[in-house]
Amino acid sequence: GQVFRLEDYRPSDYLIPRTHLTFRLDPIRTIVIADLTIERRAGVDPSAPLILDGDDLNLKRIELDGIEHTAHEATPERLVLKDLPETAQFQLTIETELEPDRNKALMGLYRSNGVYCTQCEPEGFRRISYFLDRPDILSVYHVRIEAPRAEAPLLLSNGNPVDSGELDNSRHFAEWHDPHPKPSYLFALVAGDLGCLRDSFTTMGGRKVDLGIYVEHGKERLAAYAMDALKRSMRWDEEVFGREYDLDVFNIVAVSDFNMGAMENKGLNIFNDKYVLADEATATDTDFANIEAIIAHEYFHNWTGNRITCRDWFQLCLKEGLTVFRDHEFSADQRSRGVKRIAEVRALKALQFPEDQGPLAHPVRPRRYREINNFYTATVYEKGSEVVRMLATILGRETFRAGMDLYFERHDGEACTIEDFLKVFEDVSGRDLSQFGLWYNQSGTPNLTIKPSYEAGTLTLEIEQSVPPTPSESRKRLMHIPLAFGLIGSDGRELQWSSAEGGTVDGGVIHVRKRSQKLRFHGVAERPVLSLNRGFSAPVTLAVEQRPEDLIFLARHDSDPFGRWQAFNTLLTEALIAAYRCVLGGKATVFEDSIARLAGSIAADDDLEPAYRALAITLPSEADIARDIGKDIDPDAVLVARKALVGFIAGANRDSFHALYQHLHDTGPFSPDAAAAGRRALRNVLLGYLARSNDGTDIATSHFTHATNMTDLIAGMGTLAHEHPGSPQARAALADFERRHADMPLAMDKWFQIQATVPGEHALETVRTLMRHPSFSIDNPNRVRSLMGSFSAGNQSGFHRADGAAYLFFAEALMDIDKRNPQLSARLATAFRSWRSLEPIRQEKARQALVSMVKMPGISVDLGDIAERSLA
Ligand code: DPP
Ligand code: ZN
Repeated sequence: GQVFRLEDYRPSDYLIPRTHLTFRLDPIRTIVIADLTIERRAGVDPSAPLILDGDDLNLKRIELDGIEHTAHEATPERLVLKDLPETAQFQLTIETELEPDRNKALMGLYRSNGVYCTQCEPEGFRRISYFLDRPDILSVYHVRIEAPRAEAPLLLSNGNPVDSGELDNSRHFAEWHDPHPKPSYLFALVAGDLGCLRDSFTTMGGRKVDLGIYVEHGKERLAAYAMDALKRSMRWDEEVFGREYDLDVFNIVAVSDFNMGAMENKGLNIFNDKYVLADEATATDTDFANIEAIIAHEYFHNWTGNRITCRDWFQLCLKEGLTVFRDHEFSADQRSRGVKRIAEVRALKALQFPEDQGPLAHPVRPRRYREINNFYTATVYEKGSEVVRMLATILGRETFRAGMDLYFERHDGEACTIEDFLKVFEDVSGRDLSQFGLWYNQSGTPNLTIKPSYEAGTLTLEIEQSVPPTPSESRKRLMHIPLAFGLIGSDGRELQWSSAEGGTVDGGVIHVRKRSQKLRFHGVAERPVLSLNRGFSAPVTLAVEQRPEDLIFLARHDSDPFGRWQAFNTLLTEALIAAYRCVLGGKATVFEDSIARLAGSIAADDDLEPAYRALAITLPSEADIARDIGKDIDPDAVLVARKALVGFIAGANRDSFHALYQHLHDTGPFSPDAAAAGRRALRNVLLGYLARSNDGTDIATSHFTHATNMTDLIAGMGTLAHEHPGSPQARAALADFERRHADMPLAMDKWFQIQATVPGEHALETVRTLMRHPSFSIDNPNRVRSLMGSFSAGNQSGFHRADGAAYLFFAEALMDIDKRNPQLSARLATAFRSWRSLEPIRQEKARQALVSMVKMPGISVDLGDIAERSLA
């Protein structure tokens, strides 16, 4: 396949200042008429051909300035026009015919549950019409939609509604005009019969905006939380970033077949309904938090993505990393900042670190790709957000905000690069950010090794940085790493120092820039305990010489909640890895009593938020443990080691956990707010521990039976299914849940997911059986992800069965999915990305499965790219 390279970027010869689209909708014969105003860029030779992108298109007709034009070459993938007028501007009319019902790739125009909808990012518009389908082509869109009124009373597109009316044959039309020039990937259309939850928002400038969230009839009530989150997002962006909304309407449509979480089309966001629909009976607290975050994320794109967009797809992190940072800050302000940060870091380590440490590693701004769809990754999104966070740490909040203001002022209406973004911060701060810029250009997780020593009032830190080699980057340059820190005295208070030498220390941050340095702090009253990388100021791994008693001390006393969590998490991880070695060596596992005591005291500490306590006493997942072991992994031994520690902590705290579990029982009315969710989270983590005791099935059964919301219901059913698989109680709970939720797809997704993640080799048979369940659908991405995705990415011992049977089964299933939806198959295939860190026998089996995919005739570019890079 073709490889696209960053350095090959070149502006196009032609521009498209205006785009007028007409859609005559039909499930199998939709007509699209694109009326394009084409402008030749100054200095371009009039003989230069106009080359438009297409994908699977069926061309019907071409006119140039109203006259049929035959001097063209058309394939489904490309339209080349020659003999163009000498004039700088001309009108090009292109008619294509589409079959929305046949579109199972869910890119371009398709129908989901009878609703026409579109997905154009990154390269879906070319499946609708021939176009300069690249993000630096900004055009003003006017869209006319025609459809039978009965089938599609609702006709939506971007911008503001400008006209509507009746047509012959019970058809009708609507016209939409979007005054803001935009790239084609932000185009959207929706047509169908949907219900609507309406509201309005008055902007800081006093303009009233009509808000609508469109869902299946009868589900309007389930959009209330999303609407509330939308209004809070709009207000927050005004208050924190000074950004005001810029159209008369803002619409969101929920659809049930969607490849991504949601899409930020201008004025018409389209959402996976999983991130819109919620009430206490159908959504968990995690669902509520995700809805809030994703509604905010897509809304925030209006400025970071839409008003200022990307010059090319290599710059994807320009909008995504920045917008994730913005939605993280929003959630932190809406909820608990400390708890939110811990959850972010857990997600970063679970999703991005393995990517950075395996064959799919790439810089936050990649330099090459075969298929851009494969770069909507945790590195671009989550690490991209961390890079923006480091920028804010280095510059300070005020200078960061001044830089953002300058960014909006200088680049509004433009398609930009990472260099443009960094330049505004250099301009407002007067700093040179070229070393910092490596965070965008160099892949791999940096490692810091830190050796502390203390003598006569002087603390010395020997700091060394290294960046491990990654694919196609064997030699790395040194990074600028902002390491937030604190020195803690024996009474738990912060220690001061009189001077620091040997490096830059500024506002509680050490600026690591060299390969090695010796940093001396003078005038430190006693030997301090070090709290390092506070708030996870830099996305690095740390190797610090630190005594277990120091970690225990930090877990109790660090004033930074993230630091406290990190200290306890390090202790747990070390204990788990030691236990894993025992299991491998055929020895009994042993744990320090201090770990169980600490878990007990954190769980019971009323000075700490319940949500924090829940996170703190949640053990690292099997995948976390495997990542930290790093190589030669035996997932079965990881499972045994983890179960042993759960049992140890549960056994030591049996009575206090039980009392606390009882005490946290909430009897008041349901609230999805962070405080109530935190109490449920803590109670449900405690349930997991209590399930280990003799009466464990009784407690979990009672939990399930008395649940009054989805969070508790799932906790009860999940605990039964995972801790007592195959038991009559587990089977009864699963059957009961299925009966009550059979007609609720989003709830059934959870039912599939819980069964697919039951640890152990038996899971494969379960997944095979569930694929034949009447509610399973291979065309619905949510359902495929809930079964196949959670099995492959969330069931270490099940997916990595020693005999390799799950790999073969999975590879075959992917090849089937690949024929319909390559984006989905490619995403699922990333479950193989850490195959080289497994023990040799599993490695070989995984390799064989990857090879079998690469050899498959007709494999998509998407899946082929992931499989080949994984093997390289
Ligand atoms: N819909 C995806 C997102 O918002 C891609 N833009 O991140
Ligand atoms: Zn985004």
